[in-house]
Amino acid sequence: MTTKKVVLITGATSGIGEATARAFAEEGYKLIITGRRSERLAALKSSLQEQFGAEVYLASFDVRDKAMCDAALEALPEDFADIDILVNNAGLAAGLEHINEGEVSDWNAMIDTNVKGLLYITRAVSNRMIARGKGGHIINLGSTAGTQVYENGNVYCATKHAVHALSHGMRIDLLRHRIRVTEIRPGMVETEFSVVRFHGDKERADGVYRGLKPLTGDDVAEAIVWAAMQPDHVNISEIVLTPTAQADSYYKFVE
Ligand code: NDP
Ligand code: 8X3
Repeated sequence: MTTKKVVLITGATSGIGEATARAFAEEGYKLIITGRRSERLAALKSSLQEQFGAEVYLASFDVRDKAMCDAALEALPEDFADIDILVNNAGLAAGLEHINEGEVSDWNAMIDTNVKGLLYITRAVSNRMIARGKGGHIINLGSTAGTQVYENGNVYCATKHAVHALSHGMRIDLLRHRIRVTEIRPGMVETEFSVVRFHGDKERADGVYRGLKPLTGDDVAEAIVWAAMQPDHVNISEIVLTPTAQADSYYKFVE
């Protein structure tokens, strides 16, 4: 790579986002890593610098807060301000209940993060990409739950259906600006996802992956970096990846 490209990753403090930061750093990209847990961002920054000699800028903010998102982007130092690739990864599932029993606070957290947070960041970053006139690439973390709905998945599935629709919409609206849009749609990935979904119940979270070999954050990161490294005239619209033991949201082979 001649000039180092700049990648902004939301939700880099854990799981897929953290693995994606490592994978891009290994390929020589410059990184803007974000998330709410600033101590984790600082540790990741040191590790990426040490291991890969990466240039890393960290910005700690909550994607649900539009003013914080805008301020964080405004505050970017000049050598990180020209963003080539945005990875919209920050997201969560909260709760797993029938629709009549779901907690409203869980619904708000998922809708505000997975849909509205993604929109706030996308609006700000795509305008920067348009202003510089050199194209760009937006990579959204969808899910197999973006086209299928499973029992108790209701609101989480709805947010990932929204990401699916928004990825399509972005691809259309940003066409004239040469901004590529990729939706990465994984099945089961063992990260902090289920611990967060079950509000810290680690034993219940472990049970989700018992009897099958789930994807890892690294597996998904590899797909993300592969899509990003295609030549400029190639757009990878979607990648669906599942564990070998999972066909879709409904069919899993558990030993
Ligand atoms: P993790 O819980 O391990 O990571 C989630 C990341 O999102 C963390 O870095 C967290 O950072 C960040 N995040 C959550 N809320 C906010 C917020 N309000 N503001 C800023 N950052 C936030 O889960 P995964 O790595 O598994 O999930 C990453 C993405 O992949 C999500 O969009 C998820 O829906 C999607 N996905 C996951 C699958 C799975 O099975 N694990 C399958 C398909 C898709 P912090 O808490 O520090 O703010
Ligand atoms: C995460 C995968 O199956 O828990 O998007 O919805 S699943």
